[in-house]
Amino acid sequence: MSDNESENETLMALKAELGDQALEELGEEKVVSMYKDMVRIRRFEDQAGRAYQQKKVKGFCHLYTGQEACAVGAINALRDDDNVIAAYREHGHALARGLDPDRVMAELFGKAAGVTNGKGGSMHLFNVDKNFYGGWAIVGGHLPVAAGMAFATEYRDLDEVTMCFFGEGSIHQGVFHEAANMAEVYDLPVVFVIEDNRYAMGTELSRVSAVTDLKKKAKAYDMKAFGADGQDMFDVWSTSKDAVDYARNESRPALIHLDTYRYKGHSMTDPATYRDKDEVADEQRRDPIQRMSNWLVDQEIMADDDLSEIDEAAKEMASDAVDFADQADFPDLDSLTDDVYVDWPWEIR
Ligand SMILES: Cc1ncc(C[n+]2csc(CCOP(=O)(O)OP(=O)(O)O)c2C)c(N)n1
Repeated sequence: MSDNESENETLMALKAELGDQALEELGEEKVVSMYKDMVRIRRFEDQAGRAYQQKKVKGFCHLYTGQEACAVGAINALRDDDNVIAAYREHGHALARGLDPDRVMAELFGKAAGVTNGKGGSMHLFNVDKNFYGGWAIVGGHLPVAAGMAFATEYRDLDEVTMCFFGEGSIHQGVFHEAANMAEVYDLPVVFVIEDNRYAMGTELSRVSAVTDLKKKAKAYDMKAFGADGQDMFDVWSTSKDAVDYARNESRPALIHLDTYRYKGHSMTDPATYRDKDEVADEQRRDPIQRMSNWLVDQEIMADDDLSEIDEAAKEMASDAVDFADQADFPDLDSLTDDVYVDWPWEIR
């Protein structure tokens, strides 16, 4: 075997013992369904990108391609009654949380059938029934909201955890430090998940950050920090489970750093000239879906034909979502000022 081949094999290998742990704790069916979710996210994003180019999606659109293991691994460490909140690159989190792909696509298209009634668009997906609280466009803006949500559960004596996803670009925003400090001072069960895809728009982390091991940021707030390979679904799941258990059982905040990579430009209008094609190709050698496909075949859980079937089903799901969104109506002009102020629809617990 050449050096290159053996390096490729190492990059492709998942942490085998964590795969065994997942099979034992989750069962084969659940592990396969998590794999399917990653494939569905990838195919959904293919269609979202295409629809954007056809001008069916207006405004901003940030694709999640390459980062699928982060959302799927981490969200599957939660209970249904836990809370999830994310930034604007959140199509993957929404789908991993179980939002209906038809309604998510319709939201991208600005249609009334969308999850935010067509008024939020790509960056503001939301679904209270799934405890999915956005979709936030301001970098770092949702971190104090996450701390507030965790405060609310703590105040009501519930044992729910709030999981908050954000990019490494948030780490130098003042709100990260304010939210982290408050979370620790008030013992809030919130898990901050940094999806470090190396770039904040066109700026690589090392160019702007004196500290690049972002787990160290937790130390300043005496917060427990965890780290995982963001391209290994099992590593993300197992690490997230540890962090979530800690947050729930100790009622304390935690920080997870995920080492991941985005394959596409920052948004649909970014040609990504700040990095060369070789770098992207190099990163794709640890592709989270390919790694899981290999593992499933190695474990004799699936054959190549089964994997192709899963991919075909995911493509069909994504193109059906586009058809649904195409056929849906835009919101009525009369509804323009609806939902500006809301009646509190939930019983205060
Ligand atoms: C407060 C604020 N400043 C600047 C922007 C413009 N902006 C949008 S995305 C982005 C980069 C953020 O990168 P990162 O947090 O790493 O997330 P990623 O896009 O990589 O998922 C910037 C600077 C913004 N939306 N909000």
